[in-house]
Amino acid sequence: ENKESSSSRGALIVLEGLDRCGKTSQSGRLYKYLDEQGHSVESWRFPDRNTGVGQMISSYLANKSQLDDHAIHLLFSANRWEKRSLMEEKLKSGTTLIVDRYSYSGVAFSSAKGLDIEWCKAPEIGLLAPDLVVYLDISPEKAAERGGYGDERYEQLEFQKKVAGSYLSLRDSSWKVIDATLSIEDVEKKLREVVLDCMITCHKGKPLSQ
Ligand code: DGP
Ligand code: NA
Ligand code: NA
Repeated sequence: ENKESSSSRGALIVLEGLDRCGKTSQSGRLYKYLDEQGHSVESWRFPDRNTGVGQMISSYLANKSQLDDHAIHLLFSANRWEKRSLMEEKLKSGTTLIVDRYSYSGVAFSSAKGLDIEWCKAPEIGLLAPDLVVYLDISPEKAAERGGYGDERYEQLEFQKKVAGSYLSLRDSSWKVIDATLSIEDVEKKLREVVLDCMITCHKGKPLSQ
């Protein structure tokens, strides 16, 4: 049975955090749960490496190409822009989107390099505003201990410390912060709670905003 009325839109739910915080596996678990509950839901991630822009980003992250910090910032942003209309369509048709990284990653990672924060935010203006931002909180040291930083450009302790600082300055009271050092099951449970609460209360009747 479809629990949502046909007129209600889907919720835009964003997961953020440092590399190795567990975001990707948690978004998979959340997707599976909501899907099994009968919700119309999709799991998305940024960067979306499947597009032409996404392939440039992927090559940069793999250290196979070099780009000016501003140029790569704009490519990450363009990668979100190229998905904006599809995102809007999905949400309006009632599909909830769980999105692994969004504009906050854009601002946190680039400002961690020393780029001006207002400059970093500018190209994100006009993208759809999330109904919920969940931050999976882990210290850079603990994340590094998890082993499995890959070989990608940003997966280094000293840089992740700077990213953690940037996220801290971006966070506001609307973000839900979950301790990502809890067990996988406990993080999953807390994530479900905040997401279900959002789906029931926070976006009903609220138009999509930018
Ligand atoms: P992921 O596929 O989630 O592991 O992300 C790849 C890496 O790119 C990760 O270190 C986070 C970083 N990243 C994600 N989005 C952005 C962005 O918009 N701008 C910048 N500079 N980095 C980003
Ligand atoms: Na990564
Ligand atoms: Na990830």
